Amino acid sequence: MAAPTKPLVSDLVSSISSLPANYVRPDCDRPNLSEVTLDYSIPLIDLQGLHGPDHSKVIKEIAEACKYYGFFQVKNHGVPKEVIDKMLSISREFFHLPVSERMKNYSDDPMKMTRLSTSFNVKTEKVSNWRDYLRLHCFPLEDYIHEWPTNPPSFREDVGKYCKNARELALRLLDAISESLGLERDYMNSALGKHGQHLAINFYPPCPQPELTYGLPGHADPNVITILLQDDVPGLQVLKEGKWIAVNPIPYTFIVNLGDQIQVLSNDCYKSVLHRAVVNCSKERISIPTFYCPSPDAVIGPAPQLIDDDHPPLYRNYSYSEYYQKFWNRGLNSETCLDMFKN
Ligand SMILES: O=C(O)CCC(=O)C(=O)O
Repeated sequence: MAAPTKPLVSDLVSSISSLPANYVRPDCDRPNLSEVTLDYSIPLIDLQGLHGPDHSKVIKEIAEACKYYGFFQVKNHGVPKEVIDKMLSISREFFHLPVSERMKNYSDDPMKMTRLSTSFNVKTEKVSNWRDYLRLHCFPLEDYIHEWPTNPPSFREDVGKYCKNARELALRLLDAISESLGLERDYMNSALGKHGQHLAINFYPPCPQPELTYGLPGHADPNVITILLQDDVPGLQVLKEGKWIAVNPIPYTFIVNLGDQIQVLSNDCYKSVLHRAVVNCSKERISIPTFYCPSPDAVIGPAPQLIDDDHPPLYRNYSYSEYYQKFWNRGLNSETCLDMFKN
């Protein structure tokens, strides 16, 4: 079958008034937006205290957020406002380039490191998601930056700066999360081999019938931690005790969530939690998750310090590349990939 001439939702949206059939979810799998909880959100943690007298208090807050939510927001995180502003504006500019310019980066191969694409994995999925995304690998930066778009002209500089800042934050958080589990501070850091980092710039155009589809359906992240930057348009929702909670944007904060690898490394003390993105009929939305990962050859398994007679290892050891391939081949769905690695 020939590839569609306009595969991106961004380029489809101006020519339609109702949702094309391939985006319509069955009745039993729709967002039910009226049932989403707006009364409370995930914890907001001030990282200012992480390197001072409030250190233990912040570590305790992180431990509780990881245990009960698998998600938290952070403020006073050290990433300068200008870096955040430039990242959001260059992302917006990229998605507003003429189609011919954007399509230079297009690929539907999920194993291609740098690619503009749509939905999740168009090669395997039955229903598409109302999302386009640009995926970039970004650590070590010098190995990948030459593959990134050169238009808009400051793209590489602005995004490169953002990636370095996001990595520093990820490393601080990994130290804090290790400590919150009672492990050596650098435990997670050492478990990741040479480390990997990539990001997605998600672009969700306005959708004519948002109640029938998702930007991204419920899923858990396959990596270690995700640091998400979102613009001022709501869309992220997190599952807590069977209910979806809306995580409305707070300017200049980041959302942090634990991925499947922390669930394994922590032997299920901490959970990788389902989340989803919904769309709306009037405003485009941008979200930028930075996925911090083990390197492909890193061997992941429960931390020996967390195992004893009462807490046997719940997972077998495996290489991250094995995990990651299974994640992409299986498609985005709410059944966790973790079951395939259980003891
Ligand atoms: O758009 C969002 O808020 C969530 C994005 C997300 O979960 C993802 O890209 O995996």
